[in-house]
Amino acid sequence: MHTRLLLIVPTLLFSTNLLAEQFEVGQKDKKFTQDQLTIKVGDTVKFTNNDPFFHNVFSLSDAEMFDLGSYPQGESRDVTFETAGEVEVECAIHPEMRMTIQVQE
Ligand SMILES: [Cu+2]
Repeated sequence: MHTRLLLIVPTLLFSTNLLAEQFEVGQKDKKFTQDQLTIKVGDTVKFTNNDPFFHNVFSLSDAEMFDLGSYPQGESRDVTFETAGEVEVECAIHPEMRMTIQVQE
């Protein structure tokens, strides 16, 4: 009996994240490589700078607030989205850069 309980508990703890995926959004020519992206809770987005100058990707949305700092061409930063909702992603250096990530349950 006790052995069986020990096996069940870890399965429940990790079951929400079993199918987590990774996506990539580039920054190229002062634009995000896509305007819209739909992902699921637990998924990760890799933000990669493809421009020969710095970008500083951030979000002030309640569903996922982050500030990746400024980083140069060829570098990337990962964000894992833990809450469902709409996330506006912007760049602190280029105010015209903007995209939306829909995080679904
Ligand atoms: Cu930028």
